[in-house]
Amino acid sequence: LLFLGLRPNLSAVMKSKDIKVMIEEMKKGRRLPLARLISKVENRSADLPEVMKHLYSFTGTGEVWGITGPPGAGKSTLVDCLIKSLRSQGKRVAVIAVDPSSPFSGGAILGDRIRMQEHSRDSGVYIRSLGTRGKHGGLSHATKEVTMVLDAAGFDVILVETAGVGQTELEILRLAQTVAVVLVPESGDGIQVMKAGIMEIADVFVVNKSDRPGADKMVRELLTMVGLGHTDVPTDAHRAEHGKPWRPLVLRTEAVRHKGMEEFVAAMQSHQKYLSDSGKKKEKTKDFLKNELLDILSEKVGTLASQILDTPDGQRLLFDLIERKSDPYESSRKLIQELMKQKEILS
Ligand SMILES: Nc1nc2c(ncn2[C@@H]2O[C@H](COP(=O)(O)OP(=O)(O)O)[C@@H](O)[C@H]2O)c(=O)[nH]1
Ligand SMILES: [Mg+2]
Repeated sequence: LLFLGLRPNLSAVMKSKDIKVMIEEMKKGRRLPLARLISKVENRSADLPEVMKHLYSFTGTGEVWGITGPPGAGKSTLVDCLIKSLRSQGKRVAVIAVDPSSPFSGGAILGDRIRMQEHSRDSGVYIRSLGTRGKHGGLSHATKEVTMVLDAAGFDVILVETAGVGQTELEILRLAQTVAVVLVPESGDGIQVMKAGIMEIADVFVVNKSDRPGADKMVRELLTMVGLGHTDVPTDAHRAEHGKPWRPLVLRTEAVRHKGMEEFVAAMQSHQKYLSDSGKKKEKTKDFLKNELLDILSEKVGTLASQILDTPDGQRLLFDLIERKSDPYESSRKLIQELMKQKEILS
């Protein structure tokens, strides 16, 4: 009920002037217009081009930090600590919690709601949960655009918490400039998991729950890994193009008792400084925007193409395919020809 109540009139297309006012209100720090703009992004509203038109020039200053790792590692607890630390530095902080499960079933959402209430009186903090039920382009496109909205709203740091399940940990690279991978000592197969992909994305490794046995061992293993054999992974080679590579930092924290938090914040900030000093920040921005353009393009093309396939001509195309009178590549060529004739492709 809460969820339904929170989503007002999303499909209605708004006037350009009203969108402009909405963005102005958001920039004054008001939460309702911010929430509504985020909903427009999340629901892929027809207003998006207009929203972006008025919003884009205000983006480009917020830092996006990704916090990823297995469920239960303590990411949300760490995020909570980060909010407090960053607030004490006077920074405005936004959090996007990406729940890979349905927004109606996840226990994580309940925790996020409690946190939201805790910070609800602080206008310098904004917390938002996002589901992953995007129709086109998946999670990362909408989430990426939500970071842009929060950036334009004037948040200094935007924290994106994602549970490292399947591809989501790699998608964080497309969103965040600085990525922390959170691990816990008892995950015995942790190192194996990292070899499968997490290793390459971490700028900072956090061994959380360091009150538990095995923390020192894990820190040592990670330090060994960071120092040996893994400096030639593609991301590092990429990093090395412009000056010396960033060697991931390894820290231990105990989030429930706020231990190690100063070091954690300092590590994230030192990576941000590294990005700025080395010129890599610009490179990351370029990648981010390139992906944004490609995402918009595939979303648009995908939508139009599926509309075409629903027309009688499109049905014929599919029928020829079923009858083996055409092959998928031949049919897709025809579909592209059809697409090029559509005026909407330029709208
Ligand atoms: N013992 C211990 N428990 C922790 C620590 N940090 C978080 N937890 C607990 O671990 C559980 C999962 O934490 P949560 O932040 O929700 O994990 P997430 O799924 O990664 O977001 C919660 O019960 C936390 O209280 C820690 O440093 N030590
Ligand atoms: Mg969580």
